[in-house]
Amino acid sequence: MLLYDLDVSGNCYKIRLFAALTNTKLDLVPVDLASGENHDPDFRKLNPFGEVPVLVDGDLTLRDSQAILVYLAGRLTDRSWWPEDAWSQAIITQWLSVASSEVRNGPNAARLIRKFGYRLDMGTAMRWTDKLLPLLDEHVETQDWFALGHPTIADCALFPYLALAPEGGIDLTPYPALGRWLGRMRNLPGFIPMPGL
Ligand SMILES: N[C@@H](CCC(=O)N[C@@H](CS)C(=O)NCC(=O)O)C(=O)O
Repeated sequence: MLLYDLDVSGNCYKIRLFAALTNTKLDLVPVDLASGENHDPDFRKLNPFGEVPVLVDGDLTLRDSQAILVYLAGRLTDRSWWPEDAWSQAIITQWLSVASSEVRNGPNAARLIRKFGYRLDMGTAMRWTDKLLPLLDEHVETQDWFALGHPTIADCALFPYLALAPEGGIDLTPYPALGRWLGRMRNLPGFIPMPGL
């Protein structure tokens, strides 16, 4: 399987991290966003949105980090990361949605502004962040993992941009339970970091 990838992208790192944790073999194809390679016609055929990550598995082409996690986890013999029952899938999906909405609009946006100079509004990013982080901290105060009683793709989807939040100027020290969850993630067998972590 090919992963069209960017090393500093937290969305791509979600996939690299999950692959490392589950011994899933991926061949990385670097995409140079700085030179606009993601807008080339050939890349647009893979993803009309012009974004990484993109997974290619034979004839199948899939965009969006959450969707790719679902696909990769659903192929494994060990279904603990994405169990087969509808209730578990729904609970995990609640958190995949948080990753693609609140985390994207909050800590991810703050990092894009501060580290990469994106012309987004820092006030808006911080409002999302200030609402989100206390909720997350409270959630992992009483449970070790976000969705079920063990690591799932929800944790992989949430980890990158929460761990990278300091690059957006966000102080995580007021959120000790979240800090402990970040530590549990880093201690998972097979864990790999990314630039900035
Ligand atoms: N919903 C997508 C978002 C992907 C996304 O935003 N990718 C960024 C890199 S992290 C990108 O390719 N941006 C293109 C650009 O900035 O032109 C996902 O979760 O994979």
